[in-house]
Amino acid sequence: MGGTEHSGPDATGADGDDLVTYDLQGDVAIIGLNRPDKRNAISDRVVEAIGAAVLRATDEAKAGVIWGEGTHFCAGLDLGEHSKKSLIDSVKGSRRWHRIFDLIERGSIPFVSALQGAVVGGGFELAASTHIRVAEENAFFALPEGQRGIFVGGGGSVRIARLIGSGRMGDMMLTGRVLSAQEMERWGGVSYVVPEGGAKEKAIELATQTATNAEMTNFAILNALPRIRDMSSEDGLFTESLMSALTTGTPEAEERLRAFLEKRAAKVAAPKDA
Ligand code: 1HE
Repeated sequence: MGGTEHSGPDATGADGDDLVTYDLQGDVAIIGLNRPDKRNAISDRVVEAIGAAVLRATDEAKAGVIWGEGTHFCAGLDLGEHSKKSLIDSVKGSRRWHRIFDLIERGSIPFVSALQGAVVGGGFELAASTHIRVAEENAFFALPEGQRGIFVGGGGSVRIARLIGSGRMGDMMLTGRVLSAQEMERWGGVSYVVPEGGAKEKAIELATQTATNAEMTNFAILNALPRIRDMSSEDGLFTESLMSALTTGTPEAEERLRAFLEKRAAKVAAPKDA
């Protein structure tokens, strides 16, 4: 990895390594959870470092990738730190996750997550705040909050429930069942399953592709889609019309539409195996 995100002493772990790495490859910011000895468990300092990296990416990149160092994407909330928190600090901690994951979900650049090994608890909540999820065949998904005596706090009750359905999420939380990558793909929780070792590369490829879209369209996808989902059908359709007109009215759309009509733009190709 090239550059790293330095957001002050709080962004480094006990051994002096950055808790989150940051690298800019062309238009794509690559953000790595970097606490493999603790399976990338998310402490207060880790979530703040994720926030700093996401803000930097939003400033200077057109898309981002979030991945985890080591054999696991993320073991979720740092249970050691959490067990020492007062009630009010727990609430504040959860609200901090909400604020930072919202920068990912409803920012202005798309994020793709690359998942391997454990994608557990808050790790799944982090993945659910990204726009596209790529899982390696060895990835596994669980919400062990029931066993731990806690509840989701990183936006999962909204994002994961909407992704896979609240019934399935409730099943995961009540029974502690662990799903494979293939099962999670069938449930709609991930969009791509790739061979072991291939998630980061695939995520970068997808992020690079999303970075070529018109900026206003990406903004609309990130910000209008989740809001429209929360609206009545009537309000959703109305908002869609406004968003559609707004994107069409940009010089970028004008040029892209002209390029297609003048046969300078790529056609939509059928899938290779169709
Ligand atoms: C941790 C954490 C953690 C590992 N907080 N320290 N998350 C969980 O309930 C998942 C708990 N973790 C596990 O089930 C396993 O660690 C894994 C399946 C993820 C990985 O297993 P393995 O055998 O590769 O690693 P390990 O030996 O269990 O863990 C290595 C070290 O990481 C060890 O510390 P060490 O000092 O003994 O070396 C573990 O204690 C430490 N570690 N996971 C703290 N989560 C916003 S609300 C979200 C609510 C949740 O996320 S609930 C789910 C919490």
